[in-house]
Amino acid sequence: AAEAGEVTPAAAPPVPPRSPPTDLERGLRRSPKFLYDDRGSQLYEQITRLPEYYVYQAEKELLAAQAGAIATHIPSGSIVVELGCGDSSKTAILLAALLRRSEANALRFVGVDVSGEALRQTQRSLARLLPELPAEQVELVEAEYLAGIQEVRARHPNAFLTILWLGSSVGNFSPGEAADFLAALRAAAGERSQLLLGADRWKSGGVLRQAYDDSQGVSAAFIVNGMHHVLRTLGHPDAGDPSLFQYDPVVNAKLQQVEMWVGATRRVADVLPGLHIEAGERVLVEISRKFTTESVAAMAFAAGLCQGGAWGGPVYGLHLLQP
Ligand code: AVJ
Repeated sequence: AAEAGEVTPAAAPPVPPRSPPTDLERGLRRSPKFLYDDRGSQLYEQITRLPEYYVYQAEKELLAAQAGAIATHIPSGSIVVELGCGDSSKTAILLAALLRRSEANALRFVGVDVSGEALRQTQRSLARLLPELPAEQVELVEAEYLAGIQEVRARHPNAFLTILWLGSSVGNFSPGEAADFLAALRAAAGERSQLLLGADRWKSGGVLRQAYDDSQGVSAAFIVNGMHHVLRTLGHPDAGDPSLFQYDPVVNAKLQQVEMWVGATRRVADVLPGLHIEAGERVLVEISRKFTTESVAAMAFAAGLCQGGAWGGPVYGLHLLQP
């Protein structure tokens, strides 16, 4: 977006997949939480309840169906750590399976999230959904993922850690970012650890398009809100103008990802010094990569991890990745 030569007219096909990200897109990637301000978190919660957004229910049903099998891979005495613990009803399913087979006092759960509010909500709903788990065995760590894992490791130097990273949030990372992040996670958690990763499956047809472009326009509102959050943070006068951006998602079969673009309906001047968005220019706000068993294995390999178990089917997968 910074250079005049990079302007994309509104009618042009999507920017070629391998084109370098614009400065703005690089900036957005560095702050993945820009989509989740108060309004964004509210909209995302609404997305999870949309009939078209199958991702949430598919993972929950898979966890419910396989919790017993997954639990056999979690050594007793393991601390269960969840990254981004916005919603604990999924967590509760797995913890319940663990409680069924071991002493309640042997189970410890740690929620890691950047939002203190999300953590307290997790704590409250876990207490309600899983009263058998004593409150003093639930810990909260308000931090980014990596710092959070380092903190958990510092608090519990010898414990075996089973880290949950659900929701297919790994799909919001590029392949390189995902491999780097998983490798960093492994380094922070150490040898005595494993990761249970949720990964939405690539599927052709309209299912993906509908999931990310629902009839009520909630997905559109979520992505457009992310742009306005950025503009507001920058103190930009155009922040909040509802006609400024148009949502224009693309299902990219070649890269097996959903690309959440917005097009600017007019020029947005001085986003940052020397950086503007042209009228008609499209900005890639978020990607949601979709996976196959092979692409998860490749990602794990790139991060120096092995697959110790996998559950799921054509819709969704859960993968146990180990050092
Ligand atoms: C938070 C990664 C699960 O990519 O499916 C939903 C975010 N963005 N609709 C996803 C999202 C637009 C979501 N995850």
